Parts: sequence; structure tokens; C-alpha cells
Amino acid sequence: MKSINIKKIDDVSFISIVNNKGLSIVLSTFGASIFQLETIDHLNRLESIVLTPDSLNDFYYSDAYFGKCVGRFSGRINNGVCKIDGKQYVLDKNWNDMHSLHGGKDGISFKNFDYEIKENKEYVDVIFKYLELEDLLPGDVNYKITYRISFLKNEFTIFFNAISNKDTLINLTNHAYFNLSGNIKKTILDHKLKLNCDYYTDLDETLITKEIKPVDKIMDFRRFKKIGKDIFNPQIHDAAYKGYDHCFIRQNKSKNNDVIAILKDPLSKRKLTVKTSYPSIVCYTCNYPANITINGNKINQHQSICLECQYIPNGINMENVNKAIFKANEIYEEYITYQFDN
Ligand code: G6D
Repeated sequence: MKSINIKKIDDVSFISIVNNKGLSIVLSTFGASIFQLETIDHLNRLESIVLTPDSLNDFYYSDAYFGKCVGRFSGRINNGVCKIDGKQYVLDKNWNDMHSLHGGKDGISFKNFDYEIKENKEYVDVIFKYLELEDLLPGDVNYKITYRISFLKNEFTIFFNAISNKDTLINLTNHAYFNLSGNIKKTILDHKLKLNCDYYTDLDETLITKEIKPVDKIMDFRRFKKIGKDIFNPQIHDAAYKGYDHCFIRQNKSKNNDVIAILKDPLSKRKLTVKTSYPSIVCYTCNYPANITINGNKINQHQSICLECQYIPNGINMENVNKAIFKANEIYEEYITYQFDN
């Protein structure tokens, strides 16, 4: 039987939705986030497929952004500096005192959103809203982030809507850590990944995006490939990023194929298909495991993968890419769909 339940802990609400088809999700107003997500495997076992820290405090404040929506921008802004309409803006360098990461220390991942629920026979919308006042970037931004959870199939979509009263940078995503084995029985090195992406952004030793390059053998996921096949190649494992932490860019999104990524696990037979309106996706293979526990155990390197659909990180400081600058009163609207099969 499908169900919707709400639990409040202090000012934070946790909205639990079971769709009666084999998907159970708990959303939180804190960071408009995915707190828990369970789907069935090929034996109909409902198991957790995302990483959620044991400690609520870790979930709220970890700089690993577990399940959080990220904004005003995703990824790193080089030296925490960018220009909008010819004026320079200095952001807080919350990553290694070097760059500004994921909206900075006051990013929306750490804000408590208002919410409302709208339900019909086919799906339920959980609509998160937040007004971010002008600070280090220009403009007050009204965010509306809607999770649409289907009652008919194991699928949900996040619709990202935003509008600013001044020209500003906006680049929103979700930062869930996926492990399809179920209750993180193993790393994701045996998971197979397919990316409909012909290009990627190389990274420098401080993990800032450099030039866009055609995928090479190590970065090529245009056919299903085990994540662990090339991840220990010195080209990436000996680099500062220690694994995949790159933005992959698709050639052109065709009208009837918005699939950007497919992730499969051989153990559980679970499959996640990611569809999006965004032109690119950052794949982060948990190379820097956060110092938290899950089910009482420390998490290890490569125990999950983040699939963060977004505009190219640091695009605002790059040439010939979308800078993700939105004009005053221009409507920001993008979506990410997560479709689960088993
Ligand atoms: C590390 O470089 C990675 C980022 O891509 C990730 O988003 C963050 O950890 C949580 O800084």
C-alpha cells in the first residue's frame, strides 16, 4: 500500500514515501535532500541504495553533502573568484582555503527549506522552497525544488526551478551517493557504468576543471564498463583526485533520448537510469571517504558513486562553455530523473 508519513525533529521535517512498487524514499527539508532511498533487488528485497550517515549531525553538516541538493553553484569555483557582467565577486574558499565548493559554507545544502505536498493518483510532489538573500553573489534567489515520486513505477524526478532579481550564477544538482548492491554490501568497483558522453573536463592537481577533451580509454564509458576497470590506472589513481571526479559532457541531447547515465550492479541486478535536461554530469567515486559511520562501520574509498547532473563546474571561469549565468527574472528550470529497474 502506498504511504506518505511525516516526522519532525526540531525544525527539520522528514517526508517518507512508499510507492508500493518497490521504492521507498525519505526526503528532508534540510538541504532539500534525499535522506534515505531503498529499492528492490531481483529477489524483491527492499534495501538501501544510498549512503546515509548514522549520525544526524553528520547528515546535516558533513562536507560530503550526503543526499543534499547543492547550490547556488555545484563544483569548484577557481580561487573562489568569478566575474558577472564585468564585476568580480569573491566567494568563501571553503575547500582547502583554495577554492569555493558547492555554494560555499552557506550553500543551500545547509539551509532548511519550507515544503508542501501535492498528491494525485499517479505521483506525489514534494515541493521544497527557499529564498536565498544576496550575499557574496548578486541577487536574491527564490528556489523551488520539486521531487516527483511515481506511484506507478520505481522512478522519481527532481525539478530544479529558480529565479533571481539580478544577473547571477546558478548551477543546481543533487549529491546522493549510490551503491546498488543493497546495504552497501561491497564497493561500487564491480558496478557497470555507461555514460552517453563523448567529452570530459580534465582536472588540475587542485581539482579545478581544465580544458574539455574527447574521452580517452580511461574516461570512455560510452559502452558499459566496470567502474573498477581503469580506476587504479596511475593517470587517475596517482593524481590528486584518486579516482573519477570529472565532469562528463554529452555531444548533444537528442529530443527523444535524455538518458545520460546507466549504472548496474551484478550482485543485486539493480539498474539505475539517469535522465536529465542538463548537458553534463559529474561522476565522483567517493575517492575521499568522509569520516563518518554507516551501520557502525567507517565508509571506505569507492564505496559509492555520485552522479551529479549539472552545468560544467567552474564554467563561469572557462572559455566557450555555458557560464551558468542567469539574467534577472530569467527562469532556471532543469530536471534529473532516476529510474530504477531490477
Ligand atoms: C570532494 O572532489 C570531491 C567533490 O567532487 C565532492 O563533491 C566532494 O568531495 C563531496 O571534494
